[in-house]
Amino acid sequence: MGLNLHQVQLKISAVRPNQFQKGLPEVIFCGRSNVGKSSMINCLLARKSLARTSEKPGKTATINYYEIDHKLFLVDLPGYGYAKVSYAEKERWSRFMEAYFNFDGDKRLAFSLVDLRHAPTAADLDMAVYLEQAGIPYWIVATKADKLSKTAASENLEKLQEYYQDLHPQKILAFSSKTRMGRDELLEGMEKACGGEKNA
Ligand SMILES: Nc1nc2c(ncn2[C@@H]2O[C@H](COP(=O)(O)OP(=O)(O)OP(=O)(O)O)[C@@H](O)[C@H]2O)c(=O)[nH]1
Ligand SMILES: [Mg+2]
Repeated sequence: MGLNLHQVQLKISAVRPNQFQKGLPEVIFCGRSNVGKSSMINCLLARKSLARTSEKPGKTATINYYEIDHKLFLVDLPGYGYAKVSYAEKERWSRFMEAYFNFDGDKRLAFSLVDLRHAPTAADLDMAVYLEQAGIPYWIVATKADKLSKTAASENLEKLQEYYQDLHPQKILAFSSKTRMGRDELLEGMEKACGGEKNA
């Protein structure tokens, strides 16, 4: 496809379903709050702070569409599983996410992020089940690999394989937005998924 990664803009920060976008293939970034979704988008696009990141969880409460080279959207979803938000806020979140997944956009691939340092949470596993039921191909991307030794990282990656053994992620890989580990593979996956017609 030959993506020009410099050609990028925040198309919209959607807060309502009528702002969801159509017309381009989408790569989805989902995962627990603070897992590193926005950092990963910045790393992939080699930008310092296009997607806003934070020490404080719950930063991305909108659904952000980044348009890359007029060819695809990266969709940064709000993080789940942040304990300190109210019940009403969680309800709002799940309705908004459901609306996104029910919206007829061209969803090609999801990167379901988990923290390589910890076992996946129940919500992480639910997310994978949800993607499967929605028929969206997905990868499990284990973030913050730089925070572990090589040995611990590969041990934890093996454990992840076990956690997801009854599910069908296309890949399980380690990633770090600090060292850029895994970056090339993710870019390649994105391009491949978004080239050509849907499901081609
Ligand atoms: N060491 C290290 N820190 C990371 C990595 N990825 C993210 N972080 C840090 O983790 C924190 C959260 O990162 P974000 O990218 O904002 O996380 P998010 O998933 O977008 O969070 P929400 O928008 O709240 O859902 C920030 O302090 C990042 O600097 C990584 O690969 N390595
Ligand atoms: Mg974010």
